[in-house]
Amino acid sequence: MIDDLFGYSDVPAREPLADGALLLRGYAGDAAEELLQAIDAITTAAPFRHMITPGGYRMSVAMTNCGRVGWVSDRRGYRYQPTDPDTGRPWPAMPAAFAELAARAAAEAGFAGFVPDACLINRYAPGSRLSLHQDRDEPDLRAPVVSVSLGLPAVFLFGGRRRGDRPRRHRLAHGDVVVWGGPARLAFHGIAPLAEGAHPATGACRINLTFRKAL
Ligand code: MD6
Ligand code: FE
Repeated sequence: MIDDLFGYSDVPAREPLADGALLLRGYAGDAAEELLQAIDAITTAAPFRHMITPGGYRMSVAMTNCGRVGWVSDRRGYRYQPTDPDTGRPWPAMPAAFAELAARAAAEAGFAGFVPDACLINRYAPGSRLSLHQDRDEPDLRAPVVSVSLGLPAVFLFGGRRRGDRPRRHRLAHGDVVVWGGPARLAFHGIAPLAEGAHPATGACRINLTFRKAL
């Protein structure tokens, strides 16, 4: 449990969202400043951009990547590729501290030995959203996904394995980590339109890191 100033604990630090999905509240709080500094360096080399969906829509979330491969979307579809399509260069390397944090969180949730090779970095401005989707572009679905939330809070929509399963809503705040695998690996999920606000660590945005084994 997370204790408040007066020693009371009301928010559970580990909250199961479903069989195979665990929310670790505040798990990345201590690492947040270091993560954000590293993200600044990564986005200098590989700037955030709004990718185009296969259907021709511009995504409201701005994205970039680090790691051996990065997730991209364009008119040809979704895929992982080793180079940044905007620069032709390899994606920036994944900092060791990123991979270590993701592996520790995965182990907490019962997925020991998680070695991510891709980290998708999402930036949400107020109004940005991510519609319900499954993460299924990775060849090895035995590996979990680990997601780290920084900055403004968001409402995470978490449904079931069928698109029609009604999603539940979970608030994700600065430092929260979600680990997701096993029977939950193909659950539909999304992010509701981000509310206006300002956060001391990021300003008027939310940044999300999702770590995957994509090779
Ligand atoms: C986000 N996250 O939190 C978007 N996918 O900004 C995802 O799409 C996601 O958080 C798989 C597992 C965890 C996630
Ligand atoms: Fe996802």
